[in-house]
Amino acid sequence: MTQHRKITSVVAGKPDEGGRTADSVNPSRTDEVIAEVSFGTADTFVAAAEAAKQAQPAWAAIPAPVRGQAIAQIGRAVQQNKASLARIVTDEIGKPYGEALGEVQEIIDTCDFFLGEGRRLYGQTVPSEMPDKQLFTFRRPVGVAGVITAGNFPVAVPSWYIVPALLAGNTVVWKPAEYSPAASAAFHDLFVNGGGLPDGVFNIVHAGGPETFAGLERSLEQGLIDKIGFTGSSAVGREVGALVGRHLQSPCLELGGKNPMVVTPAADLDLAVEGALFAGFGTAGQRCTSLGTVIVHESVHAEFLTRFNAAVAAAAVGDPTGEVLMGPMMDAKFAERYEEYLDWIQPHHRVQAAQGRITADNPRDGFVGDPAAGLFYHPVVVDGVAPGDRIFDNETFGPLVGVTTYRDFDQAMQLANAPGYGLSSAIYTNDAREAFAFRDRISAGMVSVNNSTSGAEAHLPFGGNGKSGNGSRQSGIWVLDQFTRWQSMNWDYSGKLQKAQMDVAQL
Ligand code: UN1
Repeated sequence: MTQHRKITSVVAGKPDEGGRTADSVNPSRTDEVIAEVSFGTADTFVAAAEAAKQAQPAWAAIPAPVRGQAIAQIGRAVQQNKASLARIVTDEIGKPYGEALGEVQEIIDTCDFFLGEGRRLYGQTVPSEMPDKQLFTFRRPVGVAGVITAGNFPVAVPSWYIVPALLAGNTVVWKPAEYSPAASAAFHDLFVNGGGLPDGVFNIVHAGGPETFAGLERSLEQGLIDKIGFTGSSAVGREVGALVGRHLQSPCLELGGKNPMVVTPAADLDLAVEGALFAGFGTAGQRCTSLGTVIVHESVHAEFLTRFNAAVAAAAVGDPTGEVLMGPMMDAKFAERYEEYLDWIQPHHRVQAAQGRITADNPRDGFVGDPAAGLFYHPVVVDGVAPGDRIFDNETFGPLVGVTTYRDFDQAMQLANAPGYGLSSAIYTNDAREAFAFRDRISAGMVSVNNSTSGAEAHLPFGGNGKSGNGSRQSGIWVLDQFTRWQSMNWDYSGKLQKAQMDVAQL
């Protein structure tokens, strides 16, 4: 795998120099430049969409089982480069190396799942209401898929879109996050070279938000993009949805979460603490599936809080190349937004432990690395949050977990659904009735019982409701409904004109 120092967009197999340049820096040591990226313009995006449109019919004409073989080869290439790709992820966004290995494994799992789908892509044969007539359904590729992704999962989440899109006969324009260009360039190389993809089948455009929106709008106007897959914030997802909707398309939107964890009196408290620690502070709280609020029964609240605070205080924070629970935040942009929430906490809540940025003046026991050089933050637990609080109602996307209490199950469910998101959720209980009642009443697309809110597996439907998305689902066979469209066919071999919806007596 080549690790690029200078990164450009790649359109129809050729580098595109684009416009402004920027450095991608290591958030653990912000003076270390990982790569220099040259960002494309709206024209770059349109050129990529044109290249993808042109390449699509020939790609779709390749038999699906053969496209499946290309996916198999991509999976093997990623497997062979697992450690080096994970290391780029760790260096570029500060994800602890163990988590980064898991992230790369998710690409391999996704390839493993879809390589076989190339030999299925089933349609149906359906009986007709008339004699001597047969009905069929077929999955057809949508055409060109535009994929816009976030940097917190710079390689796994893109594969959730790109692998099934390619397998189904679509070509792709990918706009990765601005702050993970090295990881996305390495991913693009592995896919194109590993899979032997023809020029134009998989194009990558490094660009900022305004250029992307302008390029996307023009591409939609010219009929060059047929489907958008977007992972990012609820706010930007709304804009993407509005733009794409004006062109009569429904995007696949995977947005934010304010994921609740209910801890009942029937819970194993140590297990719940372990789950809350990983869900709240893994990836420094920057997963869409990160834990937002623990909703704990008042009878076990004090005990849970004591154990949770102790676990948070003992957790290893620091250099993500080592064995830590939490590395730095991934980019200054996210750290700044997160600090606005921290500023809000001061006058509203009393937090006993240290919070904010880890520095020499605000140190943390057992910290590994150089606090002054990186975007390292204290993990924070805020007890007593409630609806109406900024940190209860909103995704904070940082290492912050709220705690609140409930008296009866109805109240727990009200609190769990109150923020209006609906991505992931968890309940800790050994009472099966509570677990199923929670599943039945939670608004979330994903439910964990006695497990963390994050850590989805690559072959189950992934996605949310409410502010978390538009009900679209990724992963497993379900995502094929995003990247294919059903076509029906009827074949009448009666030799006469038979009309549908006729009275049966007339036959
Ligand atoms: C995201 O944060 O966008 O379930 C996706 C998980 C991951 C995916 C998170 N496998 O935590």
